[in-house]
Order: sequence, then structure tokens, then C-alpha cells
Amino acid sequence: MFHQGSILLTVVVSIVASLPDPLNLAKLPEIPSITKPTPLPKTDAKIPKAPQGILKRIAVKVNRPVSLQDLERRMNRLEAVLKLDGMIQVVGDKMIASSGKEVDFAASNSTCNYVGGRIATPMNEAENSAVLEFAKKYNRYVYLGMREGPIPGKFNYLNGVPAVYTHWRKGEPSGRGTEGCVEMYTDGQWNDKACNQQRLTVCEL
Ligand SMILES: *[C@@H]1O[C@H](CO)[C@@H](O)[C@H](O)[C@H]1NC(C)=O
Ligand SMILES: [Ca+2]
Repeated sequence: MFHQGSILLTVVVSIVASLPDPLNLAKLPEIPSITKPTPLPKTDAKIPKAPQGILKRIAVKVNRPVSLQDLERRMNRLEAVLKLDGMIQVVGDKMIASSGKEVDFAASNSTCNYVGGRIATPMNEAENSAVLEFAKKYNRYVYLGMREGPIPGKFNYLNGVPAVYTHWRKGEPSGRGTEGCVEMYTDGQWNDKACNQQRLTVCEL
């Protein structure tokens, strides 16, 4: 009896093994193994340091190396939030922002340099309009990134290059050597003005 059963089983097994695999079981995806949750560190255990740097933090979150697309998407979202709130104006390659504070020209210039930008220097009408948004938002005049050069009434960028775009109010510049800075009015027009006034800090980055 034992031998007969054993032979029968062997035959059945070899028949089944030789049959085609109609369910294609071999090709089914593997069931992922369930990972155990990481146990919380004991109170006296050293808590592992969080990975440093934005790239590593994003990489951990998206669970793969960070691509430029990931970064671009995240930057675009941040910019959108700041735009929604009127915190920034984006015009061409420039981002315009204000500290909301009124200081003299020298302080405005150094604040903008300190944050890695420079004092707002509109080079065309679109950039002038972007700066104007802040003059209107705070209802304050704004110092621009220009100084009067050795020729009275001729203004240069802070690198010494003569200004190519200007938006003077009618009759300005009028100081002729006595008003070395340029301010923007709340209608976007410019006036030459002494550099020691308190004006809204607006930077381009
Ligand atoms: C603007 O600030 C920078 C950095 O503080 C300084 O080097 C530069 O001389 C300043 N320019 C003017 C015109 O004040
Ligand atoms: Ca003037």
C-alpha cells in the first residue's frame, strides 16, 4: 500500500509540474516584505542626527535622489506663496522684495548687499513697475541703485556705468550736484534727492 501511494503521488506531482502555468504564477509580483517600524530610541540612547542640507532632506522625503525637477517644483511653489502674499515681484530674472523698513541710502544699499542682492535698480519699465508695487504697498518713496556722477545731473549705476533707463518726473533731475541719490515716488516717477532721507528699502535678488 505504501509503495503504491508513493508511486501515485510521484506521478501526480510530475504531471502537475509538466502542465503549463495558466495563472502565470511565476510572473506575479513579489509581495513586498513588511518592514518593522523603527523602534523609538531609549531615553539614554543617542538620537540620530537629521541629515543636513536641503537636498538630503528632500531626498529622504521623496525617497530617491533629488532631481532638478523636484527642486524646480519646490522652488516654484515657494515663489507662488510669496507672490500670493505680495512679498515678492518677479520680473524677468529679477526678484524684487522689501524689508518694509525706511532707512537712508547707505543703509538701504548695505541691507540689500547683506542679503546677497543689491538695491533695486530698474533697467526697464517692467522692473520699474515691479519696484513701484512696493512703493504703493507701503505708501513710501524708495531709493534706487544710482548715484550722481561727476557731471551734475548725470546718474550712474553703482558700478559706475551711466544709467540707460530713466523715469524722471518732469523737471527732474533738478539738484545739479546737490542731490546725489535717486528716489522713486509712489507713482513710479523719479526724483534726484539727498541721500540722507529715510526711504523704503527695496532690493533686487
Ligand atoms: C553698497 O554696499 C556695499 C556693501 O556694504 C559697499 O561695498 C558699497 O560701497 C556700497 N555702495 C554705496 C554707493 O554706498
Ligand atoms: Ca530733485
